Amino acid sequence: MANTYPPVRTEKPGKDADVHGQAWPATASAQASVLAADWRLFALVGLAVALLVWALILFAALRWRRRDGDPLPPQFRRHDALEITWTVLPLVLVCGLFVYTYRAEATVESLDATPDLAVAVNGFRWGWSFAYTGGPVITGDANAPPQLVLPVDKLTRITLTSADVNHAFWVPDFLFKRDAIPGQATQFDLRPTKLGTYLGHCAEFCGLDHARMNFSVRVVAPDEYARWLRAQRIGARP
Ligand SMILES: [Cu+2]
Repeated sequence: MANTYPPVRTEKPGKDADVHGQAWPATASAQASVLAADWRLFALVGLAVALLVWALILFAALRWRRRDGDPLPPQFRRHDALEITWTVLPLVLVCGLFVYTYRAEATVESLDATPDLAVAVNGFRWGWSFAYTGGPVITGDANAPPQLVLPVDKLTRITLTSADVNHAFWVPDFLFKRDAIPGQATQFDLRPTKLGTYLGHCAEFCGLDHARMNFSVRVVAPDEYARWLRAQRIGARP
């Protein structure tokens, strides 16, 4: 059988999707927003440090540049106040970023007591199955990648495992990746916040067709989700 791989469409919905340009992921879930805020904080703090260093270099180069006939300036070996300052300040900065990131990750990984729906995700060589609790089971492989349909702004509990070797569930626009490990189920919550279709990949090298082990996530309005669920039930009738 010929390997005809139907391309999975990705739409970049909403204005925020293009904030970083096309090459950057959108921030399409509540959990992704928390991580994006963390990323922005790191970028801003890094930029602030860079500006300070560049300004000091420029100032020193201009203010104390050598002029003809200048004698050698006074030489000294140590300056305790300076050394303490440039040790303590970065330490405080790094500790602050660590605490902020730790809290952001704890938020992303926390499990809500009352998710709106639950899907068991199973990775296998080379495809995925999505089993909705009390609902349909969607399965697809590299030749026909499956689609996970989720209602926007609702909390979905994902229970992830693998049928054979290690895989990883990765949707770049959700800024989230989790290993799928055989014999072990892990859980995470996902609250998509933007309508659209997002490409997902296996992110753990798992064999020959690893690169083709894709899926997509379609985030729809709640009424469209209800219609889709009904259609699945009708389709599943013998
Ligand atoms: Cu895989």
